[in-house]
Order: sequence, then structure tokens, then C-alpha cells
Amino acid sequence: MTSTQDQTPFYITTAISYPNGVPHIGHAYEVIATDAMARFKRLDGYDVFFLTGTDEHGQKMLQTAEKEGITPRELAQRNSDAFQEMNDELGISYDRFIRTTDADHYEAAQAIWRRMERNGDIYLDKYSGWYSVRDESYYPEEDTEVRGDGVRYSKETDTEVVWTEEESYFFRLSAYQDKLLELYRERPAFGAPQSRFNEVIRFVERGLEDLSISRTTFDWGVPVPGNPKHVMYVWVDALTNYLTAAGFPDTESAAFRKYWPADVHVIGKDISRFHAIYWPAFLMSARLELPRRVMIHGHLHNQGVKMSKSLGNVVAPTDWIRTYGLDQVRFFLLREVPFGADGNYSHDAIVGRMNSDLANNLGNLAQRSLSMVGKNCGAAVPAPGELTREDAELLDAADALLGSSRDAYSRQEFSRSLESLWTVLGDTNAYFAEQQPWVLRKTDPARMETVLYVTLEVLRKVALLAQPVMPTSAGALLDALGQHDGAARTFAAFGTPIAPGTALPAPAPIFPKYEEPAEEPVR
Ligand code: ME8
Repeated sequence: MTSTQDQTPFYITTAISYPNGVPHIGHAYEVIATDAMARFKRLDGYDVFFLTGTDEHGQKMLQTAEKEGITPRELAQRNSDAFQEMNDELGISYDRFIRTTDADHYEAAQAIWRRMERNGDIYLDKYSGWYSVRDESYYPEEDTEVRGDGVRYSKETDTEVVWTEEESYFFRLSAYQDKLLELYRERPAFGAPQSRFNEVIRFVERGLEDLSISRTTFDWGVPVPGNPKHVMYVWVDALTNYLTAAGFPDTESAAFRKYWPADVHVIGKDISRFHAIYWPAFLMSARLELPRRVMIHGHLHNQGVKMSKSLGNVVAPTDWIRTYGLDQVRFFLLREVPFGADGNYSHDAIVGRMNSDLANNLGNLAQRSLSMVGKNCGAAVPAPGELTREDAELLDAADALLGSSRDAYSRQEFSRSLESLWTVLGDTNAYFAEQQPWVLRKTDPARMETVLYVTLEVLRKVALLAQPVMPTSAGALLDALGQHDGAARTFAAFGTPIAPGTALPAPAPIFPKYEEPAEEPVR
């Protein structure tokens, strides 16, 4: 959408993924949810900037590359391409795919470093401690333990830690404890959902130590300004990506003035501390505005089991799409799991949603009403007669969906919006069955027209609000309802009822039932 002066900006980001492997369904989940949010806001008239990308530096990337016998740059390139391909296959409407190896990002990372240094928050010292390469993080000894295999692990993340000593720059995180607690008090919606945000708050209340923010043991990273023996700790560089894409360090640029501070950072539960503690502290130190919200989602598990390469239960998003269809996967992920909670996926759960919610409650209703209109109303939207109480109640319920969806989306409660759409669809199915328009066709054709009109108008509203989650199928439904034009598909059109006389194309099924593939013949 082209932006105009009077559109309110909305800047939303995903975490940037580590391209030390190929994307899995957890990555797809995060980017689909963020995409739904971005699409919702665009349809609601906002000037949206949606950022996603890859986090390419750090020791983990270096080690994986060494194992594969390639350079970290080659590894990053290969897998970053795979992430971009995934985004394209998932229909993600991102505005920029940032790579932390992009030239403008180096400039931004060095600029934020200088600002924090100028503010007196960076000093050089020695660091020793238990370091997890997997987490790119040091752990206090009491948070580690030696297990049966003789190896020391982080208790929290179950990753191996090794004793590491190096000269390091430090960030004065301890100086920000009170300021962070004040931030959390003053802006209770800064982190969400509440339960996950509370964990962050409790962590800060226990006290913060200064943070080691440079490394000298390897050089795959952004050089520290003025001391290139050091590269920045990967999280300093990674978090800054959100600023880079908004035009930082040029704080006077049109992009920065428009889009910073970010409206929502969408991230997973394992990286909440980085986003709700380190990131606001870095920004306070750099004298920059803080993001408005950090939305922490849960993790997806395969039938209750954590995904891992060693268990061989990692699902490639593209396999899912080939099996179930893109919009079906998007719908399943956002309908099944309340955003913020952990969730499970299984073949049966997806097929259940496809067949009951999509094929039955939505697809069937659309197909039945539209084919009746095709056959009995000259393939045009019929004119309603006087409305009964049932008609009016249903139309009122559909009318309320925009407000309730706006409210749900403002808190990234995607499943709540979808649930409300499907409640109204359930009521409409009951209404259709009760009113029996196929009987009215003979007994009272004018009343049949009213019933069909009411049904089409509910379907139009549901299709409008389903677009962020199922762009292609909801678009096909809007086409079937004669709503082809871009303006008729934005939320600005929500309150203008479908016009009697609108020509309708011959309906084609939109949500097929899932049929199990025939068993391989036994030879
Ligand atoms: O953490 N279910 O990258 P990453 C849902 N580079 N979400 C999941 C998931 C699962 N099973 N597994 C991972 C990083 N995620 C850093 C971020 S941001 C400045 C730097 C989510 O590739 C995870 O929680 O390990 C995170 O939000 C995102 O995928 C990228 O994870």
C-alpha cells in the first residue's frame, strides 16, 4: 500500500533467526503470526513496516561452519537464502529482510556502541566464567551443574558450558535495574503475556550484573569501534537490527522519525530476557526511545515432544504446506494455540481444524448460499426485505466483529479474533438450517432472498477479517461475493453493507475437505 501523510505508522518485527540450520515450523509460526498482525494493520489503514531477517554472527555460526568445512559467510548465505525462500512460500508480506552482515547494519551497530560508550556505560575488564556456545551466554556457577556424563551444563537451557577467560568490554547493566523496574511499573503492557513478562520482572528484581559485550577469541562479528581486536557480543549486534532497518544512525531521517520506536517486537519465550531487559537498557543508555511492546510467544511441540534434530521430529514448513495447503497451515497455527502459550501440533489436529472449521463451517455455508443465489437470484446479491429479529441479531453480531478483532489484535490474541469469527459462523449455520431457504424458495421467495442476503453479508464481514490469516482463501471468498476491488477489501469497507444487485461469479469450492491419501497398494 502506498503511504500517505495521514496514515499512522506501525513498525513490527520478528526475531532474526540464526541461519546455522534450515528453518523449522517454530520459525514459520513466528513469522506467520507477525505477518497476520502486519496485514491486519495494513487493512486497517496503517502505514506498516514489517521487518524480518537473519542473525548471522557469533561463535555458534562459526562452529557450525567449521564442522561443515565452509566459511561462516558461506553458511550464512546458504541458510539465509533458505529463510527467505520459506518466507516467500509462506506468503509473508515483509518489507525488508535484514541480514546482520548487511553494510548498513555494521554502521548502526557501531553507532549504538559509541552512544553507550559516550554515556559512560561501557568499560574494559577481564571476564571469566561458564560460557554456553549454544546460547552465546555466560552463566553464574550456581546456575550450572555437572551431569552423569562428566560435562557441565546450564541448568536452565541444558546446553554445555565451558570455562572461558578473556579480556572483554562490559555494559553497565547493573546501573539499569531500577530504571527497568520503573519502566515495567509505568508501562505494564511493555511485555506480554503477563505470565511471561512476570518472569522477566522477577529476574530483574533478583539483581542484575554487568554484561560482557565483546569477544576476542574469534572474529566473526562486528568489530568494536576503536579496538578491532574485539568483536561485539552477538546480541548487541543482533538487537540493533531493529534500529538499522528504521534508518539508524540517521535519527533525523524520514524513516527513523516515522517508524522508531517499534510498535511490537514479536519473539519466542527463550529470548524474552534479551528483549525485555538488555534491549531497553541498551536503548536507555543510547538515549533512544524504547519499543512499545515485546510480545513473547510460546513454543510449538510435535505431539507434546520438543522438536530436535536428534529426535528427527523437526518439521519443515514447506512439507506442511504441500500436505495441507498454505492458508490451512496459517489458520491452524493461529487458531489452535493462544499466542503466548506453548502449543502442540499433530496431523489429526490440523485435519480436524481443516474439516470442521474450514470445510464445514465456512466452506459449506459459502458454497450452499452462493449456489442458491446463483440458481435463484440471477447470480446477483438479492435485495433484503424487512428484517426479522433473527436477521438483525445475526447482522449485529457480525458488525461487532471488527471491534472485537481490533481489540484482540491489539494484544496479538489471534486465536480470540478467529474464535469470535467462528462463533458468528456457527450461529449463521444454525440460522441457515432453521430458516430453510431451500423451502422458502417455493413458499416465500422474498423471504428466501432476505435470508440469503443476511448470510452473504455475514460471510463478507468474516472474509474481510479472515484476510490477515488466510490471504488467498479469504480473497477468493471475497471474489465469490463480488468484492474484487482493493478498497472493498479494506476494513474501511466493513460498515458498508454488500450492495443488492452486485454480480456474482459462479461459485467454486474454496476450502476442500482433507482426504487421507490412498494407502500404497501392497505388492
Ligand atoms: O533466537 N516454536 O534465533 P533462533 C516457536 N537469533 N518458536 C520457536 C521455536 C519453536 N519450537 N523454536 C524457536 C534466535 N522459535 C536469535 C534471535 S533477535 C534480535 C535474535 C523462535 O533462530 C525463537 O523463540 O534460535 C525465536 O523467537 C525465533 O524462533 C528465532 O530463533
